[in-house]
Amino acid sequence: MAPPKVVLSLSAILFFFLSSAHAVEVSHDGRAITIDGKRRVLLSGSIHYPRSTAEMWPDLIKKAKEGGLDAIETYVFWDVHEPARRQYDFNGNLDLIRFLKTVQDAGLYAVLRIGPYVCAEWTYGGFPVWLHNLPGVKLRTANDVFMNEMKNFTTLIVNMAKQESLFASQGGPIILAQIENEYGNVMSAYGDAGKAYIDWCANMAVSQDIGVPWIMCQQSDAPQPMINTCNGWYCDQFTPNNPDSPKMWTENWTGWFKSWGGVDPHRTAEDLAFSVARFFQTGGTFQNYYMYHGGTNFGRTAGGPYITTSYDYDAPLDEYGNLNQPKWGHLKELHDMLHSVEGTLTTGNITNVDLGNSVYATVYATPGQSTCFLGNTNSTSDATFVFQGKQFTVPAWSVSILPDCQNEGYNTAKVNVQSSVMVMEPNEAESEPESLSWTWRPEIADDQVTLGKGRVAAHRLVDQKDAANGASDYLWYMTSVNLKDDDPVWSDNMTLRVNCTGQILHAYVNGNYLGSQWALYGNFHYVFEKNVKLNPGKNLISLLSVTIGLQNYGPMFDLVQNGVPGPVEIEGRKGDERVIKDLSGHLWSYKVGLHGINHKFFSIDPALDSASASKWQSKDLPTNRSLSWYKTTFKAPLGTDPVVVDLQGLGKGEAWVNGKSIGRYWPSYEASLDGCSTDPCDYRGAYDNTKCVTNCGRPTQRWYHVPRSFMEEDVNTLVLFEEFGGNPSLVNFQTVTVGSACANAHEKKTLKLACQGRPISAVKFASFGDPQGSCGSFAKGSCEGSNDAVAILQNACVGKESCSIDVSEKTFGSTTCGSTKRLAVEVTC
Ligand SMILES: *[C@@H]1O[C@H](CO)[C@@H](O)[C@H](O)[C@H]1NC(C)=O
Ligand SMILES: *[C@@H]1O[C@H](CO)[C@@H](O)[C@H](O)[C@H]1NC(C)=O
Ligand SMILES: *[C@@H]1O[C@H](CO)[C@@H](O)[C@H](O)[C@H]1NC(C)=O
Ligand SMILES: *[C@@H]1O[C@H](CO)[C@@H](O)[C@H](O)[C@H]1NC(C)=O
Ligand SMILES: *[C@@H]1O[C@H](CO)[C@@H](O)[C@H](O)[C@H]1NC(C)=O
Ligand SMILES: *[C@@H]1O[C@H](CO)[C@@H](O)[C@H](O)[C@H]1NC(C)=O
Ligand SMILES: CC(=O)N[C@H]1CO[C@H](CO)[C@@H](O)[C@@H]1O
Repeated sequence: MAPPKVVLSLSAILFFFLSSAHAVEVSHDGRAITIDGKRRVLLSGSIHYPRSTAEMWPDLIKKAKEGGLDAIETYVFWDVHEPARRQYDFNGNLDLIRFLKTVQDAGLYAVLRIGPYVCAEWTYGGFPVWLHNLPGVKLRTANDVFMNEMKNFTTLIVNMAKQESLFASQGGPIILAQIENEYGNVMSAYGDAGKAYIDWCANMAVSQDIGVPWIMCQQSDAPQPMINTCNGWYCDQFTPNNPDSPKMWTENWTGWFKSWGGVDPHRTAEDLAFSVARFFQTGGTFQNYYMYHGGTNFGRTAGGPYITTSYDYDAPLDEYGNLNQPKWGHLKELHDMLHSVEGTLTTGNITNVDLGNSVYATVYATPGQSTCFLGNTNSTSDATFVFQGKQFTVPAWSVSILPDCQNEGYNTAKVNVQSSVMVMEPNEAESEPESLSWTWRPEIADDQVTLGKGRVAAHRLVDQKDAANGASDYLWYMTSVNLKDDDPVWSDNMTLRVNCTGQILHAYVNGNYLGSQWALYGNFHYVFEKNVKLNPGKNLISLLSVTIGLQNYGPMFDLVQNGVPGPVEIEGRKGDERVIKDLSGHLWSYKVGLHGINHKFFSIDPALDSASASKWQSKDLPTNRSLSWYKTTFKAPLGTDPVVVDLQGLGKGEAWVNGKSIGRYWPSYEASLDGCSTDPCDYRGAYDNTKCVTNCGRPTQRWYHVPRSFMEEDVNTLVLFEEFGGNPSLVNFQTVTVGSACANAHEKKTLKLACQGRPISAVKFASFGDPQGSCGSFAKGSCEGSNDAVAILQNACVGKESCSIDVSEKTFGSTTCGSTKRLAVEVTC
């Protein structure tokens, strides 16, 4: 069907510009985005507001500004804002308007990616599950039911922002907005309806009259006036689909996400800086880090499926909001350099010179100033060459920026800022005992396990999304099977077989636990198969299916099945003879959720708790008992450092602090053994997320962020729902802080050292010359400055929160080293 045609209303857009006193005009051509008449180089970073807390936002945004960003980008997360149709939530860390105002107060711009499909490793890509259950709906295509809902939500968000005058056209911080998201990657699967849908999206967006440009990412056929933008590890080869569209990179992946059972991906500061410098060398004008702060998937917001609760992403700010050094600092220096040459980059004449062996020079020339980029994309060979009469050396896989085309101002492979080693410290709150004291209670599942009682029934197996409507990770599937002595399937060697799509199955037969199984990341279709003893007469089969976030990516991702699609079979064997009985069409009874979750065992509300308080018991604390609830109290660690809870010893479940969910936990799931290397990661060569990984063979995620704002000063409550069985005796609270700081700075730079607000306590190593090794194992080289480097550092830094050192022979004395000298330092915080 043809989507409704919306006529572009230019007069309405003009009205916006004219009617507002502080209106800021945002326009663009093929070379730059122009804001208030100024042609800009724009550096932006993604911070997703629900992945931190409103209390954390000002500090995160301040650090982003100090890191040299111009703008903060966020998606808008439909499912959490509209958890039930036309019932909205914009409280706490869902207060989008407060977030945008915090960005504005810091003097930064905002990029609002409404989507409302967001991908983002967020459950169901940000779609509410009720949307999937609307009669006649088809998601992300030309379908009236879907388009009506998408337009309704988009309009709601736009109107909320307009009401608070948050668009630049109204004097607010929002300079760009996005509709849809990476649709070009999947569009072909939707045929002609896909093309009709994306045209409708463009018209619908334009009809919102926001007075700033709209973008579409990964959409090579984006209809005008949508600006098509690039997402990826590198975007230097990207060209927009219109000569008047500026070259924009909306997602430069600063690292990668982590899955249960997966290793920790890292992207080096050198490679990330290289990708950014190459992007600007090749005419880029807007670049956004995905993520600048990744944060935490609180509650059940993690998608994937199988994405961990931590969404650290190895971003420049770590999960807790600490500077991830040297990444943050190395990029800050790059941003400062790029901003200093904004004029030449956005107006200069461009000349490209191919110097051979994958070395390229680019000159941006204006009458007053020229800026040069020397890019060496050769992944193995450093390049030494003469350019404009001067000799330069550019290390492999790096870019040098010469702000005046004469002197190297920045090279992406030369990291001159400190790296910080983060440590976990024990909770030193006063009178906090050595170990926590626990109470417990069982999950009450008798109705399901021994009686098979549910709420609804059907003669088929249903999809978990259809039954649970997003309300819970848990769904019971229960049926009974009557076996007569002469039933052909009957034998004393029988098997229960269940085809599952995810992601965990616990099976019970006749009230007894039979076994559990779970999927491996990326392969969510598996078959549960166990020998089973059935009785003559009635047998009860109870299956507890558990989802760990819903699919968020791919063509028709919304239709990927969850739970038990079947078949569910029993097989009997007599000698060579096999008889299969298919139970899929039996009468199945269903129960959504678990008793303890439905009855809020995790709540600290006395009204809810008084009814149940008596049932928490301290006697006979069980370990390795499945479906158990544990509860303890603790004191918040002193100070302001971020707090984590170490859930070592537990199996899998969900954790709440003072009634607020800090997310799913699964420390018993160890990361795969493969892929880690003891060698330092080589930043050279094209990056992907399998390169530079750590944490092999260790718990995928052992520490869980407890935001300071979730805690009270006095007594706090931690409740765990343990699904598999575990031992809570090792659980403890810790703070995250800088343990030591290292640097390996080049001559003629100023090195700044800091311990994030704590004084520097000692200098472990310092040598100016050609020091060897890396942080933690530095050693003196063959030459060294004549002054005592350790004493110089001690004088300048010990006892101070930060110190600056001029890295030169002037400070450290003359050396017999050759031309390139470095200062290696390790200080203890
Ligand atoms: C969204 O739909 C509701 C009815 O379900 C309607 O009352 C409301 O006006 C719609 N909002 C917009 C912005 O269209
Ligand atoms: C990299 O440089 C080496 C040595 O200069 C050269 O042999 C090789 O062809 C270069 N590789 C590329 C891809 O340009
Ligand atoms: C830029 O290019 C134009 C057209 O080729 C030329 O007239 C102008 O002189 C150039 N400017 C500089 C600074 O090179
Ligand atoms: C049950 O059947 C399986 C598959 O045919 C066979 O491997 C196994 O030995 C049998 N067990 C018994 C106890 O007969
Ligand atoms: C059950 O799962 C197995 C393994 O994935 C697959 O080969 C088989 O086709 C599935 N059966 C059905 C009916 O989907
Ligand atoms: C915990 O219980 C399961 C199943 O009852 C058993 O397989 C496992 O070995 C037990 N683990 C420990 C550490 O006792
Ligand atoms: C430019 C680029 O790397 N684009 C990639 C963006 O991400 C999708 C999904 O991972 C890839 O298919 C694209 O190639």
